[in-house]
Amino acid sequence: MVVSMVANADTAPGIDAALTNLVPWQGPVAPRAHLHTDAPTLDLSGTWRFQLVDSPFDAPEGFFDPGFDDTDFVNLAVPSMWQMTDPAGEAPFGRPAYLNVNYPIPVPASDEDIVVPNENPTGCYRHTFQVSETFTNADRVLLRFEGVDSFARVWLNGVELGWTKGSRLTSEFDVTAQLRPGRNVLAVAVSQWSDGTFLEDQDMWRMSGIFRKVTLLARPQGGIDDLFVHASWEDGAAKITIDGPDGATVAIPELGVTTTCNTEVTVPDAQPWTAETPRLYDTTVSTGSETVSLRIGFRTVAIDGDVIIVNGHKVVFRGVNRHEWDPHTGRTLDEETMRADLELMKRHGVNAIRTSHYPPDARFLDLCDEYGVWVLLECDLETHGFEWGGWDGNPTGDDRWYDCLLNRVQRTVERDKNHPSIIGWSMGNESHCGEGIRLMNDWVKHRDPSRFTHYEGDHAHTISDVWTVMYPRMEWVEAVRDRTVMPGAEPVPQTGRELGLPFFMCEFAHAMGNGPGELADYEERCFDPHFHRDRMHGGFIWEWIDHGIDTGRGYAYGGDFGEVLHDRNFVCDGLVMPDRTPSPGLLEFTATMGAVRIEVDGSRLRAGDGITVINRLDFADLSDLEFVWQLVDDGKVTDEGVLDIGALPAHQSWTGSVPVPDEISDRMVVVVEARLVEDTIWAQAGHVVTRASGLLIPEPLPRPCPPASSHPRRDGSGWVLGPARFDRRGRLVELGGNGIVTPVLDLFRALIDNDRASSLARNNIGGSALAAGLDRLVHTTVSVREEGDDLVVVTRSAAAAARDSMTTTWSWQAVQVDEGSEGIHLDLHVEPHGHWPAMLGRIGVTMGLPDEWSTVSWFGLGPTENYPDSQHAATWGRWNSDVASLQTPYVMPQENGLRQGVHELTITGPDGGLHVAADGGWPAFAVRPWTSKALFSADHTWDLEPDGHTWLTLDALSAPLGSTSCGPMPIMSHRLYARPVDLSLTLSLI
Ligand code: IPT
Repeated sequence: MVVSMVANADTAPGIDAALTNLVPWQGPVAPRAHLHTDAPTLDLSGTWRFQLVDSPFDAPEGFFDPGFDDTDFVNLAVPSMWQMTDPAGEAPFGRPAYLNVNYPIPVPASDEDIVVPNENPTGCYRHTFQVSETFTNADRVLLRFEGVDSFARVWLNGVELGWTKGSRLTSEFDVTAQLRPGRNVLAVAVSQWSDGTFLEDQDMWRMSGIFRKVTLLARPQGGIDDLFVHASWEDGAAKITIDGPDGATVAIPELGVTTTCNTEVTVPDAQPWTAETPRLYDTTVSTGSETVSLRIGFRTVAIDGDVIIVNGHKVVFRGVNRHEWDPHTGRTLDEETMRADLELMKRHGVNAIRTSHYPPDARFLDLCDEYGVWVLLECDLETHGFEWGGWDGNPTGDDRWYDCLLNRVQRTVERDKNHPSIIGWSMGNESHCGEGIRLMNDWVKHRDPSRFTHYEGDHAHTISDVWTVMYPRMEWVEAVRDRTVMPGAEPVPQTGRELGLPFFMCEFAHAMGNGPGELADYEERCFDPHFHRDRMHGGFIWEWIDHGIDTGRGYAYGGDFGEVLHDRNFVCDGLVMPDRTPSPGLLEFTATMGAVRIEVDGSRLRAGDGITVINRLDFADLSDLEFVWQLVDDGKVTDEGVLDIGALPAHQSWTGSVPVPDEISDRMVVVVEARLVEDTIWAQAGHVVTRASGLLIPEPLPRPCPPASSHPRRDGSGWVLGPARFDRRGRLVELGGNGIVTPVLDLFRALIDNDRASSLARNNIGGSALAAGLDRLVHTTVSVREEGDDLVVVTRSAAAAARDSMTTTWSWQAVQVDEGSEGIHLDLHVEPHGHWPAMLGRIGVTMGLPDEWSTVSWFGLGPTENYPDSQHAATWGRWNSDVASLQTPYVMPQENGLRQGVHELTITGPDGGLHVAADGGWPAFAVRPWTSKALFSADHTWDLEPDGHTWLTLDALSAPLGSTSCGPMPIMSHRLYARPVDLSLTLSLI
């Protein structure tokens, strides 16, 4: 065993010795399940005394002695992460640092001892508590730490108990000999860096402290230290055996079961547990001295050929990767927040969680059992930063580390082994692969053969029970599905064994910023939407929540705290915003990947098959839902009813229709909503599980307005045509006497995260866009001429130094919009010249309107923002909003707020405003109180200030979202390259 020299330094005896000795812990008792017991427990959470020093060498001499004078210490809440104390203000205990792959400390080479910096922030904690004789008379007393990041050395009443590593893993010290009746003083020295740091290179904020609960547990003689529940469901029969103390009584009152530990019994009439029907049975296990309460779910996980089955049925994961996060407390979560996560997930159709990349707070798994989700429980392990050195010295392939690896996975499995929600164990994330992973996997398979094992980095496919990948191209996944040759550029090692394994994407659809797009495509091509019972098991979106830190004026991300190295906003890549507001991406997830799918084709209603409801659940029927339809004419409900689909069984679909009036218009919509019939624990009756809509006339109708009598008229400053005034260059500058910033061709969008290059992005869409000068086009009037009733203006748009250009022909004509009032009609034609290699952000026009015009009403897709590859969550209809509410405040400002399918739009103020009617095609629109360029330049939401205009963009074509920030390029059919487009609009004044 290699022991670092620094670790042996005696400057601060007792504090630093074990930091880097590659021994996982010393002192704790064997890992065991967290059990709910009637034996006394004492929650030690609360206000502790605390002092942060720069290095373990600087710990105050003897600070762990009960008599130490800690008046110099300050108060700190336990649990908490010390860097989350006023991080954007005084930050008395240092600030958070965000890193993805890079280690925050120097990395050892394979031929070196393991060392960590002497500058190693160390928190000295003291806590005085009282115990009654209940504890001091107990047979044994344990002190449990559920999470300390990253190294803790522990003393009780001045006596050292030992030390532990493994930040998200439980450690229990036996304190029987040290505990005194009355006053006790607990002291803990927590160091930020240890050899554990090299095993904890997860993509997240690097922060420290006693961040999960600390509890004192009295252990009675003859008590129940550990249990292992085996509750199965096979061929309709439930069976249970609980490994535990011989003779302990097991009782499941609801099922009339009374038995003893270590005896298998068959349980008649039990319902199985599934994520869809999370049936739990309250169970007690008792000895004379202790009763433990369990909530048992009967279920059997198996792999049948290359299919994962639970209770005999294939399951598909509509999952998310979940880090623990709160914008105020970091990775310290209260139960309310954990419940909020599960309620949001259940409401939005998420059925599975990968606990990336560590075991969550233990209470969360009780809640997973209760709410019903499939859990892939991951060990606290990631060594990604070794990749930059070619994985030289990587712990999973270096036997010096194997004890630490085994210790981690043993603590993971032992703590959580009794949860029915956990169906698979994951060894960790991004740690390359070596014998260490095999040892972990072997241990898990031996200890718990009832679940599958997972490790994505097992690229030779000799270890894991499943084959998983991250961020694949869809074509590639289809090849996996179809068992054909893997397409071109991304060859995978095909060792053979993987071809017989179940398959899922443990990460896909990177939800960073505006996105992910293409979810409907992933669902259709990479899941198993047609129930083939094949190897396709869906996947887990990366990731659940943006890890933004609340600064009081907005959310901070990497680099905002002066970090030496950081990865910017890569930490804000979730389906919910830092405050858990659902993002448009989560709504799209629900509409496309949620298990209840509604499809509406308004043009097929008369034919009787315009509505399809698909139950993509794997077990349950849809009797808990009512399918309400409404016929809506330009915002007014004209008819409604309930679809009679009965209790649609799992994997079945229903097709039918609703009555359609004789006269229909292109503003008529049928909307179908699936609503909960009764309250559940995750939502109330009436909650809309999903919704879909369709236009009765799904194609644009030409709506020509009669020409007005006005012709273009020249005056000294340009032209006048109906309500419009043009300058001498033919630029529209006034409408009905209101000055406007002339409309120009717009090809640019404020780059979204998926456009931007990063260390993990496989593209530089945005780099090409900026190189092409999309954000700095120069618009030149080439000609202005009167052509009959039309004023025809030709402009050429190109960037400095660029040759590629767009020629835009603007044909303006005065038209009659209402009796006595004139509007102006624009026929726009855009024609590219040159090569235009870059993908474009849009092909549209942008103009500046008076800022008092800030109330918006439109007929089109809404109310949520929508993009070409993310539009299933949007509903056709009439929507009203104001400009401010149409902005989506992504943590890092970027293009947002687009709404497509615009038939008609008004933007009004107190004294009138603008009406835009689309004829011939439906543009998309965005309105903003700032320009796209300002949006692009802003680093944070607080950098954005309204600039005195309401900027209106109307896109003939808009770019997709994709998820290229850490995924493949958008599929070819979604990409927007230069091409000729037409747009027809009528502008009039209100
Ligand atoms: C992948 C990581 O597993 C995950 O933790 C996160 O960092 C994600 O990337 C990006 O947000 S690894 C990558 C090499 C695809």
